[in-house]
Amino acid sequence: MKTRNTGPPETDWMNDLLRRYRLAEPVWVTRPTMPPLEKYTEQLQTIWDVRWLTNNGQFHQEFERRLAAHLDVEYVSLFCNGTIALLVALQALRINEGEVITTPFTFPATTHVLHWNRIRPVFCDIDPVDFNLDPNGIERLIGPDTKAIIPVHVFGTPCKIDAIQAIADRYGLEVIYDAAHAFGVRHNNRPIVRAGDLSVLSFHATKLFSSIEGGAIISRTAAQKQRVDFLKNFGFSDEETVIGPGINGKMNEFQAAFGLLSLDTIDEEIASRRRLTDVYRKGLRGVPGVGIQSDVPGVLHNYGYFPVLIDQEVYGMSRDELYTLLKEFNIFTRKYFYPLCSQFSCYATLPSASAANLPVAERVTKQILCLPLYGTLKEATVQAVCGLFAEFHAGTRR
Ligand code: T4K
Repeated sequence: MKTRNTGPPETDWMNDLLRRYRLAEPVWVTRPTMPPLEKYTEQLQTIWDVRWLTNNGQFHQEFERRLAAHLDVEYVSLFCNGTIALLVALQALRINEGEVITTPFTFPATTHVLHWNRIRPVFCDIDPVDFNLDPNGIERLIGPDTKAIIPVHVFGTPCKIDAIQAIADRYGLEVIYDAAHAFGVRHNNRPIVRAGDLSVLSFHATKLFSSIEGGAIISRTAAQKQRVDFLKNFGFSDEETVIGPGINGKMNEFQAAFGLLSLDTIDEEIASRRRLTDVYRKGLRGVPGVGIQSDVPGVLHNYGYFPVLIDQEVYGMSRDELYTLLKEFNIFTRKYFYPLCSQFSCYATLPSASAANLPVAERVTKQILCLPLYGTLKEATVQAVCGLFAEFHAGTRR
């Protein structure tokens, strides 16, 4: 079946599909979870009353405390966003030269923070099942300038943390996990954000758990947290002492208040996403050429994303054709993560960015598609998306 750039193919079959499946309202890949407005208004009233807007206010302190309890960790440092948190994590471990081994299959922030810290990214290929940095590829990339490894728990699936740690220990490397997608994920009943030297979370509006914009560094020791806290506040240790070249990475009271309310509903949000994930899995399991991920034994997942892999040969349509066609039905999926970070013009000339070095990532980036998933998404919409996937495939066989 051929698709045009300007719209769907004009056949009776397609018109019939449009009549049956086109959604009245656009459905986006995600929607933020909104706390009850009255509760947020109450908090705004408090902010107005106390006139404390940022710089470690009462909501910030409470959010940090409650988050630590919720995540089952000791040391949380809140940030204005996940990107600045990643930037500071590198500074906190004094990684500001040389090379860092990382994955190309991630949001640009993971690689850009290396560049901003004057570090050369070295791209390592990914695992075809969990889409995370493949530990088997790390060792051959280690050289005299290698300082650290930055893996990403892509779509919330835990990296192979034991294998990565064993390599890091063998070569004396630091490990910083980009845990932007991994809020609340546990592996063998242990929070995944306890892995490595530091872990970094994002609380962006598009994330499962949000504080509008926001992020956090999870430290392993009190001393690490103290350094992180100095660095995110210009390096101030007291009113008159600057202990190092810090930055402004602070979260404000409006974000912290929103985050606190999001904590009240996070379990419900995950439960609904889990139900919807089951509906997707049942609906798509029988559609040839659509690869879906399964739960990993021993992992408590957070169901933050629903990625699928489209095998054009078997499905009969490419990922890009499907992405474009779904828009005609008011379904707005996203190609997370296409292109690869190694394909950006600023990194494409690095030796490790060559396609030959990254065969799995190069394939996955062409096939990946994230389908709409958020707590208030209707089950009927998920069923419609699955129905369309099956209809498109059947159509390509005609
Ligand atoms: N590391 C990783 C692995 C990451 O994925 C990210 C961020 C980071 C680091 C950096 O963390 P932050 O500095 O962002 O805290 C979005 C997010 O902006 C980004 O936070 C996230 N990853 C990435 C995966 O997704 P876009 O450019 O796709 O977002 P956008 O604006 O196109 O939104 C997607 C959909 O969400 C829209 O089509 C509709 C819906 N939406 C979005 C917003 C902002 C809403 O319904 N309401 C909203 O307010 O990057």
